[in-house]
Amino acid sequence: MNTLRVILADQLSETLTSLEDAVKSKDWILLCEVEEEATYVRHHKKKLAFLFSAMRHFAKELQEKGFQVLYTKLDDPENRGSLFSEVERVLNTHPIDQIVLTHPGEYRLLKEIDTWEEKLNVPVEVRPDTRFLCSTEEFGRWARGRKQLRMENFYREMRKKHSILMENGQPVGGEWNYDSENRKPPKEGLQIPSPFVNKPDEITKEVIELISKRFDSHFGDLEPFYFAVTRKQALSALKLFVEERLPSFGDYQDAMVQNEPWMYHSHLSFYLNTGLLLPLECIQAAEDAYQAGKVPLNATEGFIRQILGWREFVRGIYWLKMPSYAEKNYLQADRKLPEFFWTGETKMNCLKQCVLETKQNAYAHHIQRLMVLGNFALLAGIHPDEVNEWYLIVYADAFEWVEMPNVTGMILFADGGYLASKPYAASGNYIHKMSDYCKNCTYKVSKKSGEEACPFNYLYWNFIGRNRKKLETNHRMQMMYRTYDRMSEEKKSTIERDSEAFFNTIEKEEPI
Ligand code: FAD
Ligand code: DLZ
Ligand code: SF4
Repeated sequence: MNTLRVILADQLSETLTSLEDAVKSKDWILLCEVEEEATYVRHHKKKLAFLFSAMRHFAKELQEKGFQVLYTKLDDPENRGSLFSEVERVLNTHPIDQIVLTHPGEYRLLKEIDTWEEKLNVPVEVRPDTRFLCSTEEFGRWARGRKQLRMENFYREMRKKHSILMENGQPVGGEWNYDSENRKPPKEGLQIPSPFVNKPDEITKEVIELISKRFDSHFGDLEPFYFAVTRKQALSALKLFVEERLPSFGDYQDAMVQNEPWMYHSHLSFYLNTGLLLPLECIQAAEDAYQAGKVPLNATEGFIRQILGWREFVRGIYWLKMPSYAEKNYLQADRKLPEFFWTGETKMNCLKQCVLETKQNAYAHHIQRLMVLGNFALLAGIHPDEVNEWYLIVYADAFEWVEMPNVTGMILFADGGYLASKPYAASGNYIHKMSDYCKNCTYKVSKKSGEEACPFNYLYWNFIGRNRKKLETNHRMQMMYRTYDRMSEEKKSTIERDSEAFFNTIEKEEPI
C-alpha cells in the first residue's frame, strides 16, 4: 500500500496525524505552493513569504530524515496551480493507493477535499488535527445544550483536564483569572525588549524574490523579513519571549504605544498556527518559568489563558458553527471597508498607526486588532464579509478557523452574542487611556462633537442609538442605554449630524 501524505502550509509538524504511520520506503509526502491558495484572498506579501519559506524548510528537514518528499514550487513550470490538480498530477506519475491528510483549518478546504475521493477514484482519509488540545467532538459535547458559550467556563475545564496551573484540584494562587491585574496603561519610558529576529537564509531569499515578482500588487511590506521559518528558530523565539517579555506580558497586555508594534506580546501565533510550535510546549514553558520564580502569576496565567482558553475556544466555535457562521450579520452592518484600511491615510492617528504597523509586519497585537481596528469596524457598521477578508489577508497568523470567530464573533458581534457576551464597543476614551496615540492626533479625544472631535466619541453613541432594538435587552448594555436616554435631544441630534457627516466622507472616499 503506497500512501500519498498531503501536508498543507499550516501543517508543518512531524507530530501530524497524517505522518504518524508514514513508511519512508513506500510513502510519498507532498507539499505544494499553489496560486489558488495564494490568491483566493490576496494575502499579505510577508505572510506568503513566511508560509512558502517555512514549507520549503520543513520539506528539506523531512527529506534529510529519509522521507520521500515531493515539493512543488510556485514557479515550477509543471505546477498546475491548485492543491487538487497537484495531487492529481502526482497520482498520474506515482503508484499511489490512498491519500492521507490531517484535517485542514478552513471549512472551504475541507469541503474541497471531501470531493477528491470521487474525482480521483482513490481512497482519501482525513485524520483529526491533534495539535489542538480540545478535539472538535469534545468541544461539541461541552457546547451542547448551552445557549451561550463562555470562554471562561471552557478555560477552567481545560485547566483541569490538562492539569495546567493547578494545585490539589484548585487553581494556583486561588483564582482562575488574574485579568483585573492585567489592564495597566503604558507608563512613560517603558523599556520594551527588541523582538526576535531571524536573518533570511538562501531559501528565504529565493522565496522573497519569488513573492516580489509574482505578488507585487498584494498588500504589505515584504522586507525586512525577520520571522522564524524552522521549528528550531521558533523554539528560540519562544525561549526569548519567556525570558524577556513574559514577565511584563500581563501588566501591559492591553497597552499600546506609538512605534512599539511588538510590546510584551509573544509573537508566536505565526508559529503556533503553522505547526512550528505546539500549544502545550508554549504553555509548559510559561508554567515552568512561573514555577522557577521568574515570571509573576498574573503574566503566566494571562498568557496561558490566551492559548489554552481563547485559541481552543474560537476553534471549537468555528467548527461547531460553520458554514452558517460565515453568513452571520446580526447587526445588519453594510458599509464598505474604507480605503484607509489599506493605505493608512487617515488623520485618526490610532487607526493610522495600527494599519501602518500591520502593513510593515503582517502583525498587530491583540488590543490593536480588537479595540482600534475592530472597534472602528464595529462602530462604523462595516459588512462582516469585508472585515473578515481584510483580517484574513493582512495577518501572517490568519487562517479562517481563528480569524473568523475573532472577527464575526468578537469584534463585530455579528453572531448576536454567541462568542462574546457584549459588543467590544468603546469611545475614544478607552484608546486614550490605554495608548499614547491621542497626543499625536489631529482630532481631540476630549471633544465629543464638531469637526475637531474624536470620531470614536460620536460614533460610539451613534452605534448605541442605531442598534437599540438588537442590544437593549442585553443586560450588560443596560447602563449604556440609561446614559443614552439621559442625553438631551439636542445632544443626540449633534451625534447624528456628526456621524452622518463622517459616514458621508468615508463613503465618498474623502480624507478623514
Ligand atoms: P499573544 O498576545 O502573545 O498571545 C499568545 C497566544 O495566544 C497567541 O499567539 C495566540 O495563539 C493565542 N491567542 C491570543 N488571543 C487569541 C484569540 N483571541 N484567539 C485565538 N488565539 C488567541 N489570532 C490568530 O492567531 N490568527 C488570526 O487570524 C487572528 N485574528 C484576529 C482578529 C481579530 C479581530 C482579533 C480581535 C484577534 C485576532 N487574533 C488572531 C487573536 C490575537 O489577536 C492574536 O492571536 C495575537 O494578536 C497574536 O499575537 P501574539 O502571538 O503576540 O499573541
Ligand atoms: C494560506 C496558504 C497559502 C497562501 N498558500 C498555500 C499553499 O501554497 N499551499 C498550501 O498547502 N496551503 C497554503 N495556504 C494555507 C491554506 O490556504 C489554508 O489556509 C490552510 O491550509 C487551512 O488549514
Ligand atoms: Fe484615535 Fe480619537 Fe485618539 Fe485620534 S483622538 S488617536 S481618533 S482615539
